[in-house]
Amino acid sequence: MQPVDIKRKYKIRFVNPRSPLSTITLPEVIEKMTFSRKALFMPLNLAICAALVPENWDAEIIDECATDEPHQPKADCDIVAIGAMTTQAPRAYEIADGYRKLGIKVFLGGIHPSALPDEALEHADAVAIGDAESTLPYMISDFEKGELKQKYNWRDFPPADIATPRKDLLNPKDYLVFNPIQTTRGCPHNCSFCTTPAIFGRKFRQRKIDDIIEEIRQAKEQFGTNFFIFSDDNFAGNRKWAYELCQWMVPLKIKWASQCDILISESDKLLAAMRDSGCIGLILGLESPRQNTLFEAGKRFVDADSYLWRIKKISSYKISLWGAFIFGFDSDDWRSCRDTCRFAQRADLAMACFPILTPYPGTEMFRRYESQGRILTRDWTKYNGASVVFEPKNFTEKELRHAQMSAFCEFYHPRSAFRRLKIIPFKKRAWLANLASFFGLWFYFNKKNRIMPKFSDFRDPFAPGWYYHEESDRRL
Ligand code: B12
Ligand code: SF4
Repeated sequence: MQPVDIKRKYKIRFVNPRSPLSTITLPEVIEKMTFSRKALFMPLNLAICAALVPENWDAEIIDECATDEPHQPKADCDIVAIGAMTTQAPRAYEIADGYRKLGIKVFLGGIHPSALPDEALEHADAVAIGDAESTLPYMISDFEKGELKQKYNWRDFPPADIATPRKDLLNPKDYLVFNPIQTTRGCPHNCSFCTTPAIFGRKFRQRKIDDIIEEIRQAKEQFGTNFFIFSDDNFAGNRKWAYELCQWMVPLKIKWASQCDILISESDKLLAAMRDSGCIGLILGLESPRQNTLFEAGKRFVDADSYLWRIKKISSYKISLWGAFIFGFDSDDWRSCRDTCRFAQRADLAMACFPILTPYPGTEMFRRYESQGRILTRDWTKYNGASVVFEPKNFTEKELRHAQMSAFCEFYHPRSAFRRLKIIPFKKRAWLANLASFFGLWFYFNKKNRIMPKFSDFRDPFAPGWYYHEESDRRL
């Protein structure tokens, strides 16, 4: 390959491949729930990538999730760089193939290409494994020298600071969440279904506090926003550091939400600092309230028996909790799913989600199921938490979906919301989110002319609420 002419201004186009937000809810419901925004989150990964481009390059971001028509490859750039989570991979490959036909060099990066770089290389000239900060600048510089290699693994390069995203390349009006902010990367734990330790290892990294504060200040000034989502895997993975950041955030007078592990319940000092810095909500990865299931999930850092007091403790700091559970482990059956849903209600969680276990490539869970011949499909679009992509042990595929939908319908039923959220003090945001979720589910089933599923359907093979009606699919 010939070295490029460094006097010319070059152009790199970043593309975020279209991905249906969810197969649980209809797109028109999502549109209503997001107040007609085109997409839920702005593509933070690509805004960060764009910040790493050298000065002699122009950067552009095309977000297919926010455009009406699919992106058509055009030979008007020097490099096209595409990021992909697993669900986005097939579309990412389609776009990549289109550009390669035009003779444009293609880079692929993000979670999925990092997990399966050889698969990605069938569609790209170069693949980034891991953080863009430690790969993309080297890829561009090798392209300029005409020495592009196939794989760039972040572990082979010196560690780099977490970059500040170039939000100026996107239109805030397209997104419900335009200001996600990353404060940390990685997680010190090692759950067997999770891609974070599988791909990025267990090294927990923190961003420079000055950069975080500056990004918040600028967003407040420019967009008048006062509410931020910290797009971290585990905000409090380093409690001492999280405490320091919270203290810096107090004068900013913002509200924020993030996700973290339940062990923060052990630190009143940190919880108070989080509350004082404006934390109003946290997503907690709980997976299951049963010890044997936590064991199967590789979640060894916490006892299921302690969940209730931990949740009550965090909630006592006026932090609303969203419990993230998973259905479909080998130790699960429909009764344990029902009990999980009831646990979420008993714990007065403000919100909860019940995705179906998805063995993502690169994880220990994927390797385990693959060695047992239980992976049912490699159609990556189905790796969305709403489809069954592996052979479950104690359910048919459709029973597992029925359990999932029953949990959503029971949890978000106004009766359950009333019991959990109460009226005084009035939790406006949580009520709105619960009612919107219930309305979304009601609309979905009503449109399909079905009644909402319930766990009690499992006791009656002829119950009208059965999500799927094929007799052969029932195994009670
Ligand atoms: C916010 C978030 C969302 C948001 C927005 C996603 C988005 N595209 O912005 C929403 C709510 C929509 C979402 C949905 C889902 N999400 Co999500 N989400 C996240 C979260 C918490 C933060 C994403 C983020 O902004 N990260 C910050 C960026 C900077 O990190 P990054 O994407 O890894 O990018 C870095 C590198 O990968 C690399 N890189 C990335 N792209 C590129 C491109 C190039 C060219 C290069 C060189 C490098 C590069 O450089 C970046 C900077 O270092 C992550 C957790 C995480 N750690 O990322 C989960 C995560 C991405 N989500 C995940 C999952 C499972 C989902 C869902 C399937 C959940 C569900 N059951 O519905 C859906 C998928 C929906 C769909 N249809 O696609 C998994 C992905 C697993 C996988 N293998 O794909 C993650 C990793 C969580 C986890 N630990 O398992 N999610
Ligand atoms: S605690 Fe959460 S982010 Fe950390 S490894 Fe487990 S599931 Fe992943």
